[in-house]
Amino acid sequence: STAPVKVTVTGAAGQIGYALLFRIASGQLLGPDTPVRLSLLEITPALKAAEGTAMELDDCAFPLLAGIDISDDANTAFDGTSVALLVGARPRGPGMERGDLLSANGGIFKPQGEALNKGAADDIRVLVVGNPANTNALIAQSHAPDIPAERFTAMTRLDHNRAVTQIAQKLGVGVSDVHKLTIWGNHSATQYPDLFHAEVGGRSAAEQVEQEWLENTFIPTVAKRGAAIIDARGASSAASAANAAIDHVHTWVHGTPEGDWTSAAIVSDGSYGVPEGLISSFPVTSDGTSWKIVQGLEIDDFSRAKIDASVAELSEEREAVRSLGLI
Ligand code: NAX
Repeated sequence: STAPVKVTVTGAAGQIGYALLFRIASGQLLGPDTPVRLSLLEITPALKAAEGTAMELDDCAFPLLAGIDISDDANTAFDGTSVALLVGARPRGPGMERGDLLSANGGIFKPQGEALNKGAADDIRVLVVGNPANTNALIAQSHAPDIPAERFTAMTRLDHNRAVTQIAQKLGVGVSDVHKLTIWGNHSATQYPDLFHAEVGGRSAAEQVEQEWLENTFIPTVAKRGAAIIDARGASSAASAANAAIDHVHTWVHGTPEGDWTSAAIVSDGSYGVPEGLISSFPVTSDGTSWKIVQGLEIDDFSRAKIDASVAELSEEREAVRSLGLI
């Protein structure tokens, strides 16, 4: 049997944490042959709630769960970790300006980046879920100079999965019939879900829908889905967000299927005109070790404008955290 892999979840006592931890412990993150040791990082006032979740994890008697550690200290929580799911973040409060939001999150993701740099395992993979996810990932990455930058990623898989279902339902097919869908840019309302390269039944998805539906229904439905969930449920997406985090890491570790790709926000190498160093969503494949940006896609004027708008927002966020001294 293999040695347990340490998986750290921050914000472990939150609602995404509650939906995520049981699936990790049951083997859905790393597969049925890999035991996991869970490390739960929370702020001090939430430690007791995290202990309650740990009690329930114990009560599941998961064969793959080798142990649970709970801490409010990032250095302890990230020591020796191979997978870090950074879920805990500072939400935007009433009257909070963007600068305040970025500063508050800088206060979380800077020390976490430093702690990862100091103690994480050599094979560390980081997924940032906590918003603003792309820029939080950039902050953490910039404080971890000894970790290859490409190990820091941010989650757009929930947006991807939402888009897959929207087009599948529109065309009356199953979600498994949708391939090569892409979310470009920022995990925000400016994100661009791209149907022009997506395929359904071996044909372009965009060619099977009206441009009017694509522009005025599909794109806004995907981009504003988070708000629609809050409106309906009275709370933000939790189980679907946890599911997307599982999908992201599972795909990273096990690879994308031949001839298909997925979406993830990864450090730009300048591909598709996205400024180098920004953590932006791309069409990506994984070989089980690292993500690669799918190359050579033709981008028409409509897509170009949408990608540029979202990437411009990421550049502005980078400038803002730079001027705040956070990167
Ligand atoms: P909750 O408020 O339920 O939980 C957040 C938890 O993080 C709390 O328990 C809090 O104590 C903890 N926390 C705060 N600061 C911390 C720190 N410095 N170290 C460790 N833990 C800390 O939020 P939840 O609904 O679980 O959402 C978590 C984050 O995911 C939010 O930032 C949210 O905006 C973001 N989301 C991102 C999505 C994505 O697709 N990338 C979608 C879902 C979600 O909205």
